Amino acid sequence: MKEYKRYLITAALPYANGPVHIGHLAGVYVPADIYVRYLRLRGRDVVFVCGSDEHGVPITIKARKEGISPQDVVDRYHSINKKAFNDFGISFDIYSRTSSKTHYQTASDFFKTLYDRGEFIEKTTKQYFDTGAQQFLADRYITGTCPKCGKEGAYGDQCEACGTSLNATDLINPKSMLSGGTPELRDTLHWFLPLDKYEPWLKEWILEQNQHWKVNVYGQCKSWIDAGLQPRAVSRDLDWGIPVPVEGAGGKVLYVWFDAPIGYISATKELTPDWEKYWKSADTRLVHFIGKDNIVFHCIIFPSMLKAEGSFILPENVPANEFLNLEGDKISTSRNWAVWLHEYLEEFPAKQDVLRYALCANAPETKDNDFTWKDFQARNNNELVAILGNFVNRTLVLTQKYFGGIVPECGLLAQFDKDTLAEMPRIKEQVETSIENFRLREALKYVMDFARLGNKYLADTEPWKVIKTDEERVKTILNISIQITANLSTIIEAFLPDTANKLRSFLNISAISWENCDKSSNVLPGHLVNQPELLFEKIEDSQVEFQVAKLQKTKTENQARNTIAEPQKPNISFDDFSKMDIRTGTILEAEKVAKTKKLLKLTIDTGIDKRTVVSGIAEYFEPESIVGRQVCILVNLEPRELKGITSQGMILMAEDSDGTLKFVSPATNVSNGSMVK
Ligand code: B3M
Ligand code: ZN
Repeated sequence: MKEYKRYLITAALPYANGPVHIGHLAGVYVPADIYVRYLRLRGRDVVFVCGSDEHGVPITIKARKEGISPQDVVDRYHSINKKAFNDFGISFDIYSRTSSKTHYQTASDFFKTLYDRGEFIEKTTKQYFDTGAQQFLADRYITGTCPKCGKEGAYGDQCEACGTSLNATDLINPKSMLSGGTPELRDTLHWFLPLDKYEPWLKEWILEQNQHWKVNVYGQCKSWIDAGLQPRAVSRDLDWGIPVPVEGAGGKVLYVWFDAPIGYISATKELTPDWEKYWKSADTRLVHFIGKDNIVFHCIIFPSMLKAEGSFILPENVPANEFLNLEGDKISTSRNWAVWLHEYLEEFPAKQDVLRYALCANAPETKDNDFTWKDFQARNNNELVAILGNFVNRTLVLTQKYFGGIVPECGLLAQFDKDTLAEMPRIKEQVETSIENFRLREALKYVMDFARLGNKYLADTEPWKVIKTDEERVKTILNISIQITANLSTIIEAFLPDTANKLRSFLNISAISWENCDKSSNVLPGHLVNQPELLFEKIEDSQVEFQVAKLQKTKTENQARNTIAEPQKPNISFDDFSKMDIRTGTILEAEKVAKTKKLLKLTIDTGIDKRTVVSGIAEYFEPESIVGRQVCILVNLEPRELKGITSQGMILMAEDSDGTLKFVSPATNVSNGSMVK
């Protein structure tokens, strides 16, 4: 493999139109962070850049929905997301934003360079226009049926169901997001990057030279290239974005997918005056961490832009992940089907490493995966608590108990001790190989093997028994256990940074280098360790049940929202309607009907008389809460016997979409006995 002098690691710039959730973390940011932390541990020269993607239709749509400005939207979510990443230990060297001045300049210059060189095709094309809103409909302002997979709700730039990148005019049955109506086509001038021109080069570069890319990534690229590449518009008719830096291009901005990846360059510029060293030297390894819906942009379009510009390096790898689902359903911001990072930390304070662990252990590396709260609990209780926490705790507690916290001497090694110690470099190497190849789930498994090694060592040597007969032997056992614990603080560092720090403070040591973290002499005899605390706590069933119930509630709310009104019944004559005598009345008394769940016995002042009505509303109202309430009552309904009570009439109720009943009442109080007609 080629030797790289430095590393430039990017993580997809999340749109600043909503908070980040566990899907983002699992697919992009935790893997990227693990990789970067590992590189730093190995002493490599690395920069890790990210930031908010603040342009494009996702932002303006959100602003429109909330009745605020796009600037307000991006300001809000930029700070929320920046904080969330920080809270979860995602150790960017810079978290910039695409509204920054440097970025405007960089993206404009990039466009200008290609423009001046005649790299774009300038073309008048037909774009959808909403005549009501007097606006062209870019990207997500237009939805329709995907021509490739047939799913409805595909956007004007991409179908999220099958990942295909689209042009709005490809959509079947296009509809305007603004009015819901069918838009008309109008002429407009745009600039296109001729991807077809780069096709031969892309074939060679991806299909021949990048066969080491992940199967899912390589496969998507191949099917794109095989289908034949078309010129792609890099400008839009929008009033939010970076203005197209061409005379007479008023009202047009750069396509968000043109400017956003340049954001990686701008962020690096903001980070260091040495940015060109990272972006323009062949011995830099550029790696993009992204989700699968971003593959085409990072593997085909952005590289073509870079190639056209000519002075930048290309990504050496793009280890895109698949999607994480939540409890069997696709994560969705609009359906509120997500675990939001800021909410998680409110409910599981200081447990960021537990989530990092669960997400990495379950990362959707090769296929979509499911996050469940049960699995989260099991990962915590059966792995972090029972293996890692248990080993560390026993080691430290026994060292306190037998030797007052002073690390004992290591005596003569038994064969079993030697075998155990020999496992450390072996496991460490497995961790290295897995991380270098972006197999982070596998790497985490090996990391846990390191803890398992310690746990097994204690279980097999049983110092709590041996202490009764052979204190010298126990000294050796605990010395070795302390060495394993100390090494663990480095081995787990990239995955569980907060826990690694805790371990070091329990042991009262400073960081051990990666080079040394398989040695057995890192903590010297005589060194005093601190009183241990628990490294991880058990997560109780009730905590998991609470989370599941919360999601269940979301589901119920969503279902209610999606319920479609019942179809209309057959027509009736006006005569039929006027046969019904509906009056306003007031509930005077209400009580439960004994031995029933649903029935209330009501006494109603109908204006005509006071009468008894039995009504099936007991599940929705406490009797005392409805006394005094004005209602509408059908007074000429034939009396009926219900549970031995004669019911004279019927109260009108509306059944809400979630099945609950609500009173139909006059908007303001009227005299009892008023006709409803
Ligand atoms: N903002 C899409 C996304 O959040 C987009 C990534 C840009 S990376 C340059 O999925
Ligand atoms: Zn599709």
